[in-house]
Amino acid sequence: MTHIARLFIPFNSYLGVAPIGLGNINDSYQLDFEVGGEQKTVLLQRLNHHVFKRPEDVMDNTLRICQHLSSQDYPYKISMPLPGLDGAFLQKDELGNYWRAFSFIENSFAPEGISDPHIAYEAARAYGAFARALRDFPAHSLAETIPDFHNTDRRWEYFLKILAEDPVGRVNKTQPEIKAVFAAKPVFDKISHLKKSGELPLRVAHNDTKAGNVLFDLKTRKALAVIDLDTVMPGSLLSDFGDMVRSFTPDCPEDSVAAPNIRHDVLAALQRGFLEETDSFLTRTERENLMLGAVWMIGEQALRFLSDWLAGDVYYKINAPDHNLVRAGNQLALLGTINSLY
Ligand code: GN1
Ligand code: MG
Repeated sequence: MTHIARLFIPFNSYLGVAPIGLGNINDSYQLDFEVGGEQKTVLLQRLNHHVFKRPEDVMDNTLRICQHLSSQDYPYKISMPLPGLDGAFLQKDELGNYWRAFSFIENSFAPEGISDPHIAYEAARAYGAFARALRDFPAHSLAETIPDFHNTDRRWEYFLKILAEDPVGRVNKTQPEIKAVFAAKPVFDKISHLKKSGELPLRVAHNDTKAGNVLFDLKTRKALAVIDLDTVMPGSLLSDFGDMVRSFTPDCPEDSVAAPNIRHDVLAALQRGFLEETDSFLTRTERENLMLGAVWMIGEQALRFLSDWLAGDVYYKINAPDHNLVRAGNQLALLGTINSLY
């Protein structure tokens, strides 16, 4: 990895590299080095170009968003992309992989798997402030880094296709999960209808507002930065709020075999934090449908994990043969719990 790092930084000595984060798509590393007698750190990341088929679009969006955020009254840190020595933000290795570097946010942690009202409130404010700072940014001018990312109708069509093809012969042994996903179809239809009605404003959405994508100060436990801007695209704030509920309220990680319970104090903290930042500009339809966004995101995530299981694990990284099935089961259990609330 030193030769990749050298494309970004002319360091004197290399002190070490360690994988960081629990991303399901890209690979992230903390890189420590010494330059001019000083120890420095950057985040080095391999961008998954099978998922992000136009890596240049991802970097263009990210740069434009970062520039806009820094010009606003936005009180959080920004993890800026760093140019390579030749000025390009993407560097290719000999295998055709794309690499980029970001400024490193020191003494921080991502609250993955931590369900706690204070953390949820802080994170929801940060994601809310992110949306507020971008409310006047022309959403349609951003590239769609993954086309149809939250187009659940398209995801449903893909699911039906995989179901019919059964490429790895898993359909028979997955009947209960398949049935449960079919039961979620009315929610997808409701969202589709709402989108088509034109009542939902097109916003700059983060689209991956999970607990792992907000960094916190290790000492103060205050939110420091919203990270992972790869999927910042035109979208809806319903899915941004919904994905927070999906990832912050369960009392166990999204790949735990045990069925998750929803923490109501965490849910209330999310609502309070998000609305503190966004209430002044949300439309009535958005405000009234935030919880529909939660049901939508949980259902869609169940659909995505289950489709990937049935397709033979072609999208998400897995660390056990049934990892995607376990993830799908977990989201389906969560869906059952949230449905009874909604
Ligand atoms: C992926 O890579 P990561 O963990 O930030 C996925 C999200 C899913 C999430 C589920 C580009 O995000 O959409 O909600 O896994 N990102 C992409 O954990 O598909
Ligand atoms: Mg991501």
